[in-house]
Amino acid sequence: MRDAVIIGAGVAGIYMLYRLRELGLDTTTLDTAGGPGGTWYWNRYPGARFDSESYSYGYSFSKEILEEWSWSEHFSGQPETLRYLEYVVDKLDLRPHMQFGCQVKSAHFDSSETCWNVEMEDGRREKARFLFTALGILSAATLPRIEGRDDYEGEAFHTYLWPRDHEVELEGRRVAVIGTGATGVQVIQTIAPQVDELVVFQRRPNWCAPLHNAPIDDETQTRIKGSYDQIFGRMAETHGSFLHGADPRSYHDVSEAERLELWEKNYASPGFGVWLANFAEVFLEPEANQAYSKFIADKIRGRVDDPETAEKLIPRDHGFGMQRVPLETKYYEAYNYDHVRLVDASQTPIVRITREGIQTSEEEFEFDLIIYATGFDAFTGSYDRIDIRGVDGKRLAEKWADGPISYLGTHIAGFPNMFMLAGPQSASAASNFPPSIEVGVDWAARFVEFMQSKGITRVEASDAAEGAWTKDIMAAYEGTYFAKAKSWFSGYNSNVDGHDKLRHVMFLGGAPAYRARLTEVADAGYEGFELE
Ligand code: NA7
Repeated sequence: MRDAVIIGAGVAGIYMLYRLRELGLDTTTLDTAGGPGGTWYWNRYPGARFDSESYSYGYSFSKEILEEWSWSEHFSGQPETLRYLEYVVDKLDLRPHMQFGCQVKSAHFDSSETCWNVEMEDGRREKARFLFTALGILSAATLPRIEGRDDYEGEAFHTYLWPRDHEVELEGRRVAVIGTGATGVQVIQTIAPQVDELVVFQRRPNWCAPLHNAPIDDETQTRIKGSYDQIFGRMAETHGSFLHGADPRSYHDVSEAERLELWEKNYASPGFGVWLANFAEVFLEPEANQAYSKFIADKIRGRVDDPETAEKLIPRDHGFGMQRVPLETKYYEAYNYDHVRLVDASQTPIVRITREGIQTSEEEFEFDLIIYATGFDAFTGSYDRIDIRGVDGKRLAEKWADGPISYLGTHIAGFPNMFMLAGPQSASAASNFPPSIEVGVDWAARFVEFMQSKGITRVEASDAAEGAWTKDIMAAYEGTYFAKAKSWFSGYNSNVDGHDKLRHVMFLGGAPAYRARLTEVADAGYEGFELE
């Protein structure tokens, strides 16, 4: 029997493997993919890139890696990010401890031996004392439930499953994109200049704002490498572990001219400042949110030539920042090409996919390529796709039928020795993923070390601790804009049974509070856990 199995070789799985190896644990990492990288292995669609500054996305734990690796752009694209993760894996010599091409089918806890039995689709088996789930919160892609999808005779891909074995032809082709989330926006702006005809099927628009990406010159590179302590120090202070934190002033204490000055500055600056470096009231008070939403709506109107199209691109059902804000590069200008057309699928819904293309309530379209940028069964989908069973064969999917329940977003009562990394109800999704992943992995490693030192072989979250944590998570959603918005932030997905309602998937209290709580629990001798 091994000490540990990690499922997932993405940002979390890679770092967890490194930490467990450091602790001397016999560990193997399993992944469906053909190599490491997780999200960055799969998402190869045109235009896939960071919306966080590259240097805020890399691991912070190794000075050597920070010194050796040079990001070429402020917001790196997928190929470079994948190269970075592969470099880290090789640098830390982790590849010999990873198995690829293995889809995990089931993970069952065995109480008699206190271990997890893991079985893969191809029949491979692993047995280990600890199970670490590094499954990713956006790794269970979902296709739209539209009649006739399988009848289509042209090429069709979900963005997450973009082909790895060949270049997809874009030039001279008639292309449809369904979906206008962060992914759809990146695809649309990237392929618009290349294709012959592009029709975007938009059910609900998102509030998007400019990314302002640029290459990193030598001088800036030297400055970045010399200031990593300050960069990570700053990230540790902000609510979302980004470089951008709220403006300290109150919306009400400044004049309209001062508000506009901040908003114009943020709109012209790179990255998430346009969302996060704002007055806190913008996300808490209707009047402030409406004022900022109007500011952004006017920007959209100023960038799209056709007024009717511009109005369609302005969200009406949620204010700015209540869903994930996609950052863009000439996204709105894409609609100024004669060969790009926006179809408002809320007015003229897609009725069916035909053999040749897409039929709406009003029109029939023919396409050579259909791109489904239709998102994910976020947070819990990757768990639901594995038959995970705890004590007495209790199924996790059953326990989570109405939404995730956990203690700290790291453990689940009835599932001993299972550690979730960046799992549902942790702070990860509500923040810059890698720094929060590092917090979760460091905490898990400290827990394992504690167990080793005390001779503890079994840990399990208590029902009471789990109940209290989940109640707090639910309470934090109450009355928020997040709770109302129909996005993956609130666990919403119209393409999954039972997920077209609010599900309490995220810790909303911010990364610093989450970190403090984890530390408090550890310092108190792992309060809320039953230790044997
Ligand atoms: P998102 O943000 O969940 O976006 C999915 C999009 O697909 C969204 O515009 C949906 O419209 C649309 N969608 C989904 N199903 C349908 C159907 N059946 N018909 C029409 N349109 C549909 O996923 P992304 O991949 O863009 O982004 C996920 C995260 O990955 C992103 O936030 C980054 O953090 C990385 P809807 O809004 O539901 O009306």
